Formats: sequence, C-alpha cells, structure tokens
Amino acid sequence: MRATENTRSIVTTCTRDCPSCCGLLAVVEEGRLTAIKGNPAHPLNKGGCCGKMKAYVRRVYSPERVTSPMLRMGDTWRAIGWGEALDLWADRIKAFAAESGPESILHYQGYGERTALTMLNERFFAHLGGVTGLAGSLCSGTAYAAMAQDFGVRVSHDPLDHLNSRTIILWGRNPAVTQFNMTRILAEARKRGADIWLVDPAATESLTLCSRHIQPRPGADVHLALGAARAALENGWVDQAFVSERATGFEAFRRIAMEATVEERAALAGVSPADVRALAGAMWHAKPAAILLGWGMHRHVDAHLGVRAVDALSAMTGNVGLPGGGVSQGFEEYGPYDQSAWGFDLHPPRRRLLMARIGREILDATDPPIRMIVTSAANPVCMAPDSGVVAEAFGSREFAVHLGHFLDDTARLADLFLPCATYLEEDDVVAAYGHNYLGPVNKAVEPVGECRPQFDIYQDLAGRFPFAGDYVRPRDEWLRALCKPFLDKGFTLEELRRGPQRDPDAPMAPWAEGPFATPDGRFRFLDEAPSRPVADPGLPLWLLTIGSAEHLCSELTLAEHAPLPTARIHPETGTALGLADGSPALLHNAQADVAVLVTFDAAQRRDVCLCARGGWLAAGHGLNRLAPARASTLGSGTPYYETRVTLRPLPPGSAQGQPVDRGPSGN
Ligand SMILES: Nc1nc2c(c(=O)[nH]1)N[C@H]1C(S)=C(S)[C@@H](COP(=O)(O)OP(=O)(O)OC[C@H]3O[C@@H](n4cnc5c(=O)[nH]c(N)nc54)[C@H](O)[C@@H]3O)O[C@H]1N2
Ligand SMILES: Nc1nc2c(c(=O)[nH]1)N[C@H]1C(S)=C(S)[C@@H](COP(=O)(O)OP(=O)(O)OC[C@H]3O[C@@H](n4cnc5c(=O)[nH]c(N)nc54)[C@H](O)[C@@H]3O)O[C@H]1N2
Ligand SMILES: [Mo]
Repeated sequence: MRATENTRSIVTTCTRDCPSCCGLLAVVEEGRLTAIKGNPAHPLNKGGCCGKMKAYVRRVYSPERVTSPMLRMGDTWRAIGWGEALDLWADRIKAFAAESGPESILHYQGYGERTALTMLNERFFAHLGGVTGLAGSLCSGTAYAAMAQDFGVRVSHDPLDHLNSRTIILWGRNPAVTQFNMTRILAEARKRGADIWLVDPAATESLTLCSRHIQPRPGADVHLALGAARAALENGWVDQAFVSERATGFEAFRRIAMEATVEERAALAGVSPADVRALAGAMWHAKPAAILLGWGMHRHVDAHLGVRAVDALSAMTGNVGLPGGGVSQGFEEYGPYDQSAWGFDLHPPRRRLLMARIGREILDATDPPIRMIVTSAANPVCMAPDSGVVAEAFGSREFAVHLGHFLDDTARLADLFLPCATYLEEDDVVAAYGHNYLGPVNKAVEPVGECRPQFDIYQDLAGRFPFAGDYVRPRDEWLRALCKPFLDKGFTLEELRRGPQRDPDAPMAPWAEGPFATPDGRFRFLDEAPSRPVADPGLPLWLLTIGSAEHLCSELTLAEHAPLPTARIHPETGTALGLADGSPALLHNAQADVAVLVTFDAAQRRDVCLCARGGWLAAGHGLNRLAPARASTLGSGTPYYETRVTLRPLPPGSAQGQPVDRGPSGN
C-alpha cells in the first residue's frame, strides 16, 4: 500500500512470552494497525520476525477479543463500565482483607507480558500487606537452579557470541519454532562453518538448521552427557588446567562418569554408542563448542542432573569461559530494573503456592482459605498441569478477576473480566529472557474498544486505596524509577524510546576469567550420580507437548482451534496400538482421556507422542488434563514431559470437535 501522510511506522518491541523479544515496526494507516514487521535496526532479528507476529494484527482486531469490562451474571456476562468494575473490585478486596487478611487473595501473574511496568501489579498487592503469591515455575526453574549449583549463577553467552562457535548443540531447544532471532544467528554461524547438532527426543522443525540429530529417550540427557564424559576420559580429552585451577570436585565427577561404560550409558539414554562418542569428540576436537540448552529438557523430574552433567561435559572439555563455547540457557528479563519496586520489603513474608501443583494448593489452602484470585497475562486453567483440579480450584472461589484479552479457559471461570491493551496499544519497556537488549514498547494505536493498559487499570484501582500517594504516579516517572539501574549506565528514557539498547555490562562470553560465583569461586562438577530409570507405569508413550509454530502457548482464539489436536507418533507404534494414519484416537492415562487425531511420522521415536501445547479445554483440546501435578526435584519446575500415555482407537467421526472429558471447566 502507498505510504501517505497518514501512514506511520512505530518502533516497538514484542512483549510476548518468547526469548526472541524482537524489535518491531508497527505500521499504522489512518489510525489502524495494518502490518507488523521486524525492525531492521535491531541487531538480532535484523528486520525479520516470525509468522505469529505478522498474524498478530488479526489478534488485535479479532471479533473474539473482549473489549469492555464484563461481570458474570450466572451463566452469562454483562458489559459494565470501568468505574463500576473497579469500584466492585476494590470493595471486594477491602472486604476480604478485613475479614480474612490479605493472604485470602491470590495474585497469579503469568508469563504473557513481562515488562517493566507490570512489576507494579505486584507492588499494588504489597501495599495491601502482601497477598498469597506463587512459588516455582511452569516454564523454567530447574535449569536455573542447576546452573546456580555449578557456576554460582546462570549467565548465558550473548547470542552473537555463537558466531565464534565451531560446534553448536541445540540441546532440548527448538529455535526454528520458538526463537526467530536465533534462526538468523544459527544460519550465519553455519555459513561461517559451524556444525550444528540437535539433541532432542523429537524430530522437530529445527532439524532443518542442523547437520546431526541425537535422539535420546526423554529425561535421559544425564546418561548421554555422562556417557560422553566417559568417552572423553578414556581418550584423555580433559582440560587439565581448567579442572585443577578453576574447578572443584572433578575426581568425584570422574568416578560418577566411570560408573558405567559408554555402551551402558548409550543404552540408558536410548541412543547408539557411536552418537555418544561423536558428541565427546565434537566437544574436544571441534572447539569452541556452544551448548544451547532449551526449556524442553528441564520439564522432567530430575532434569537438574541432566543440566549439571551437560555443564560438567562442557567444563571438562575446556569449553567453559571460551568465546564461542559455554552452556547457555536464559537471561534475566527483570535484570535491568530496580527490583525493590515489587515492594516485597513493604510487608512480612507471605504464603506462596507452588505453581506445579496450583490447583491442589488453592483447594487445600486454609488459614485463610483463598477467597479471591486475580490472574493477569496467564491462562493456568489451560497451561498448568492437571487441568481438572486447576479448573475446580479457579471455578470455586468467591470472586475471580481476570485481566486478559480473550475468553480463554481461565477467563471463563472468572467473575470479573478486565480487558487489557496489547503491547501495540501501550507504552512501556521490555527486557528479554533470550538476549541482552532492553527494548522500547511504544504505543502504535489507541486500544480497541474500552481496553486499557494494565498500568492504567492498577493506577485507577489504587486511587481507591489509602496508599494512592505512593502508587499513583505518572507513567514516565515510574519508568524512570524502574529503569534507574539501566539508565545509570548512561542512557536516557528518550534514548530507550528510540530503539533497543544492549546492557553494556552483559558479557559476550561469561567466565572467561576471574572467579565463578560459587562460594569458593570455582566451577563445581556434578556430585550426584543418577539412579537407573525406574520401571515405567505400563503406558508406552511419553507425551511431549511442545511449542507450536502456529501459536504461542495458549494465545489462540476459540475459532482458531482445529477440531482435534494432532498426535504425532511413529508408524510402528501406531500399528501396534491398532491405529491408522489420520484416524481419531483417545490419548489415555489414569488422569484423563483426550480425543486426538493420529498422524504417523517415521522420524519420531517409538516411545514418544508429540503434540502442540496450548489448545484450550473449551475447544476440546486441553492436553494438560493428562499431566500430573508434581514439582521437579530441584528448582520447583514443572515436569510436564514425564506424562505417560497410551492411545486407543476411536471409531471415525465419534470425536470430531467434541470435548471428551471437559471436567468442571466445561462451560
Ligand atoms: N511458536 C512458539 N514459540 C514459543 C512458544 C510457543 O508455544 N510457540 N513458547 C515460548 C515459551 S513459553 C518458551 S519457555 C520457549 C521454549 O523454547 P524451547 O525450549 O526451544 O521449546 P519447547 O518446545 O518448550 O521445548 C524444546 C524441545 O525440548 C525437547 N525435549 C523434551 N524432553 C526432552 C529431554 O528429555 N531431553 C532433551 N534433550 N530434549 C527434550 C522437546 O522435544 C522440544 O523439541 O519458547 C517460547 N517460544
Ligand atoms: N503441556 C504443557 N504445558 C505447558 C508447557 C508445556 O511445555 N507443555 N509449557 C509451560 C510454559 S513454558 C509456560 S511459559 C506456561 C505459560 O503459562 P501461562 O503464562 O499461564 O499461559 P499463556 O498461554 O502464555 O498465557 C498468557 C496470556 O497472557 C495474555 N497476554 C499477552 N499479553 C498480555 C498483556 O499485555 N496483558 C495481559 N493482561 N495479558 C496479556 C495472552 O493473551 C495469554 O492469554 O505454560 C506451561 N504449560
Ligand atoms: Mo515458557
């Protein structure tokens, strides 16, 4: 379309739950968003962006978007004004806090928007005296805790440092789907001669970026890494200087690695001994070797052992501290800000409920019981494990408030729906969990309908409370206060508005010199031997519910759902279970039954069933009905990928689009 005086391009940044956190240009014509493109000035995504981003224009203007506050009236909703909505909410907060104490309120802030200003949501509740909060993580946690044991703190290599690598190993990570900017970097690294490997039980889209695939049994990374360590030990591929001068515990690690042969480890990991030896060879002969840990492998109960064994393999082969080497995972998305803004020092420590078991934790909470839940940028009824119990918990409170965009599974159980602006309709700044840039969030268009930024909603709500004097301040004043640690490095807020800025203190390659952040300043080798896999519960398949290229977590609309979720399995597995390619089937375990459409894929392991995460219960998907609610051993992560299932044939036509077991949320 021809650019006119009324066509503008606004520099902004994606705030969605994705490590790429791309710099964007929002194209606005006659006051309406018409396109979203990558910002060519962003050094990582360099003018490109993912397909989901281009489609986001549709999401902003979707007819399914909720565009006015709504109050539940029995089985229906009534549109109400903001004044009435906030008065009602404030009254209920005051009543519950007075009657049962502030801990009778659960504040459940999700991962959908993690900007600077969203920190103030927590501060609002801090002013009430501190409410019930969350502990652990649905997303990561395990790798963070494991890497803290080895390095003292998790610090990743700058993504552009991977251009120095000769080998790059994508370990439980699927950037072709989950991180647009990494695909650009990997393509460039490959052009410069790097060899890229995938270590993943699933055959994913990222294979197109790679020259080699090691396909271990889910949860068995520790055996693969220990097998490679053993092969390295047998060949003398050990960086003696690092091991003796910068590390502690190598002897104990060596003994653990020597407990089983390469062949035994390969069998435990479900791979060939040749794969194990090749991995060791690459780590030594094709240095620097960068390991890029994803979020996938740590959704297992003992994932910390896998992560620590990978750290140890990298360290013993002399890759830690090397430009182009190291083990990288996430970045601190709240790192650039003044974290005292959360207001945790305004109140005594308060109860926290474990996210991995959130349904049961809410139902079992007493003294006081949870009477109100406030969810924002989250869809736990769909995304937390054991949906049946989560739905029961969220649907049975006295008052549930939801700040969001669409009538998803969690919103459907709310009493009050507060429609929020998208990041294209508000001003803010955002840091990434996949790189070192802070990016501007500049309003491109006015919010649709009566939607409002969360910042404005909480500012107005706080005006109804005695602490308004601290809380109610102009947006830029808050942004300057929140970003002070970053601005003190030599930036102005105006500069931040103009484009992405890299944290000048973030290392390109961490641990190149100096002490580690551990108590003795030395890298710590894995000191815990893994147990042998326990007998499985009789169900033949691991259910891996991974990121879909089509959508981000549960950011779908009802109309966008396929009638049934697709379940990808090896043809021999399908035949043995009496299934045909393209046939409907029931995914079954002791917890639930979910109807799916079977697709045969000979590239998958025989013991894996691959599905996309995020489909709603309301659309009959809701695969988290099958996931057990338990926490990982270390780091309070959520081991979704320990879910075991089988598949049972269904007569054709019997399950088209029909939720099989909708549980208490089926309204
Ligand atoms: N398009 C799209 N992009 C996304 C998301 C999305 O849903 N859609 N989600 C966003 C979010 S919330 C996150 S946290 C990131 C996640 O980003 P990634 O970690 O890259 O992606 P995941 O799909 O979560 O999992 C990565 C891989 O881990 C593998 N895996 C599972 N178990 C194991 C194991 O035991 N060992 C090994 N080695 N691998 C294993 C899975 O098969 C999967 O391919 O992506 C973000 N980006
Ligand atoms: N089976 C299975 N389940 C999983 C996973 C898995 O691998 N398998 N992965 C887990 C992972 S990695 C994660 S991170 C969690 C995610 O769990 P959640 O964070 O609970 O779920 P999301 O689907 O990301 O929901 C984010 C919501 O935020 C909304 N949102 C986006 N921007 C804004 C905004 O600006 N303001 C407001 N108010 N709302 C906004 C979106 O529309 C969306 O509804 O799910 C976990 N669940
Ligand atoms: Mo995540």
